[in-house]
Amino acid sequence: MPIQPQASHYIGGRYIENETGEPIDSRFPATGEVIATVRAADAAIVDQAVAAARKGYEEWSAMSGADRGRVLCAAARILRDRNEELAMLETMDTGRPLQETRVADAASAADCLEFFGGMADKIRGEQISGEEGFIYTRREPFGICAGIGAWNYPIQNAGWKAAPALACGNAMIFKPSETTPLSTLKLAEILTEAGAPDGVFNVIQGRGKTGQLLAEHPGVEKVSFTGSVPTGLKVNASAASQLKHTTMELGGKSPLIVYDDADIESAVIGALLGNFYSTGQVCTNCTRVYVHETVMDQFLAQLSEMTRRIRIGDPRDPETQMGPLVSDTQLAAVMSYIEAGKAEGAHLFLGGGRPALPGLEDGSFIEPTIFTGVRDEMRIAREEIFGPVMCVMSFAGDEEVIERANNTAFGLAAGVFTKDLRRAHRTADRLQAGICWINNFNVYTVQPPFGGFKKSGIGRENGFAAIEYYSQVKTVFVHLEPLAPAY
Ligand code: TXE
Repeated sequence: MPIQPQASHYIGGRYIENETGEPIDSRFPATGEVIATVRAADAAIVDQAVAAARKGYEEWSAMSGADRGRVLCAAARILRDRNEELAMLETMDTGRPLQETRVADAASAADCLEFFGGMADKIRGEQISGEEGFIYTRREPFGICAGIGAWNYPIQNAGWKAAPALACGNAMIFKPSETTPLSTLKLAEILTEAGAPDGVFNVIQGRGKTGQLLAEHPGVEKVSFTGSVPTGLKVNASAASQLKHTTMELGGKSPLIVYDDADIESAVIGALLGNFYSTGQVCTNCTRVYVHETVMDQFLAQLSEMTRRIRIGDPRDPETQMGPLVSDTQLAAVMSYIEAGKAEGAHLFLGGGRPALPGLEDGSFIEPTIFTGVRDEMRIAREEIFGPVMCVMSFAGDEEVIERANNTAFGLAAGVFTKDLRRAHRTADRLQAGICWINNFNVYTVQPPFGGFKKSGIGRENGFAAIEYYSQVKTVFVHLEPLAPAY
């Protein structure tokens, strides 16, 4: 499969190039080599995408929910058939190992398309009794939704946004991150192949400026964004200035609480998955691990042993468990946090350097890193690092740890390990987070809602809840009797 796409943008069911757009290179993060170049969309391309999406929307929204659902389910099947090829493309673009991209990317987009494909003909309103008649509500599409994605899970991001948006009858224009522009073009091709009318799902490339043009375009009715909190605040402000609806999936600094009665081996596995999967580039990651002081030694001993076993290397090798970070820029950002941790007096327990990998010297690899002796006020314990850097902190009491866990501006996810059912649910009840895991971490399916409290987001993706964020309610009053004279 050629990695260089036919053209940069996919608009109105076909590839479109704009020769004058700023070139953007996509690199294979394990070697740094350029694997493709796309060009950023300017205002004219954004206008073209909006016009195509409007046409697509008119046709798509007039189709029955059942027909729309069939298209989404057909797209899910094609994604699954092509999973191996799409996994390799995602590995080349993101640097994440094949072990992950085979299960968490196109496959997750397929799950989501299937879930919302099945729901497209089941979107319901209410019926309310009224005087001399009745009232009913309908859920109607907004029109054109913009999707703006992050670089960690590009096709999954696009699938999670497109599936509910399209199920509700909207059209979508998706802008992937400039760092990982490739796989969402494949999703667009596949939706066309599955029978989506031209213009229903469009992809345009570009950096923040293109994202801003899209979010501010008067023809776009809703903006769904995944990325960092600072950018999310900007995008939300742009959208709010025109009173557009938004879904914001932003960052986190999630806590994991390991009580003294926890199954320590499971807790260590949870902490590893919640810090080192995708080289730590996951928004829900439990980068603040609070371990009860009485089990700290046991926890650290197992943590150290299991971390040393992680196989770092070429992400195309099916045996590799941890690949590079997505880019040199991200590597520099994560290394600067490691330096900050050391400077602020945290103890570097493991890692902290660059692994020696023959043949991959130019890749943005980093060792899985663990700090102990971390205090809550340190930058590494407060800011989203988005790399494999775990902070382990000790605590003595339940009240204390819950208060510390909640003492953050973020509220995306949280986890607790304990064998005591009451303690588990009491803690989940108190944690200020949109997603809580009890005795596990970072396991996802598309059936439950996904999203954050506080600065971690607005709205929800996935689950029945997503329908509320990709449709608007119309109330219809029905009067069955002749009207009495009014004056
Ligand atoms: O994300 P951004 P970036 C964090 C992570 C990382 C940092 C920067 O800490 O180090 O963000 O990554 C588009 N109007 N996360 O730069 O800036 C941009 O082109 C409209 C956490 O990739 O948030 C991209 O498509 N759009 C996160 C998208 O927004 C704009 C996942 C995200 O960019 C825009 C990824 C603007 N003004 C990174 N400016 C998570 N927690 O899930 C940029 N964009």
